[in-house]
Amino acid sequence: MYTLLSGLYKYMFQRDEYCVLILGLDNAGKTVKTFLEQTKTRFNKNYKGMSLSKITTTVGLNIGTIDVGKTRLMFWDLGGQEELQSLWDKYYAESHGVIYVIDSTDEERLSESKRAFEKMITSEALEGVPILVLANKQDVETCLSIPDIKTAFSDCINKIGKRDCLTQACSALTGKGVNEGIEWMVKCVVRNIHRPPRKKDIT
Ligand code: G3D
Repeated sequence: MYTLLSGLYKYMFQRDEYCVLILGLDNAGKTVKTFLEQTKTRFNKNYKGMSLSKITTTVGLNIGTIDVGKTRLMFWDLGGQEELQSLWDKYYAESHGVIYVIDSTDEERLSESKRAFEKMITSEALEGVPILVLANKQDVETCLSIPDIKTAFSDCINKIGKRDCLTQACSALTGKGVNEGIEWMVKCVVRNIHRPPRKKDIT
């Protein structure tokens, strides 16, 4: 009887919370007029968005949450500057998913982005965690295409291991690809039995 009632309580008054890291080099478009803001605006009915002048590039940590049904995604948007990349792995053990943002207009830094990606996916603390690769800034006519980016990252493929991984074209500026990416991530974190969610009371 207790189990039944406790199950009912959880069903009615608790939601599943998942932590998703947003990683990528600085200037990739993780935060601003951009990915985290687009996501909050699209998924949180009452969120009006921040004035662009108040938002700055990711230095340190930005946090945001969205609710998709009874699933809550809590985003940790970590800075991408070289000196901040060494902090990324402190968050791996607690994360349920990673969104890795690539600047599709920055061919010069693509190999730097690949090196950071490779280091991240080979971390044991992230084993089995779903990874959404966002090829951002696809609104720019001269940007690299998805096949170009996949080719540049091709030697990472066999290091991805047994986990869900999707490369999604995206423009954080226009919102293209944002919903598809987030919906995919929700599906993946929910079905990943190896990293159960935190149960949080609905307030
Ligand atoms: P970061 O948080 O990853 O460091 P930001 O990056 O979110 O601060 O974005 C860095 C710059 O890229 C910003 O330009 C931002 O407007 C631009 N940007 C981000 N996403 C897109 C996109 O999808 N399309 C285009 N065209 N630009 C984008 P500024 O000039 O303000 O620094």
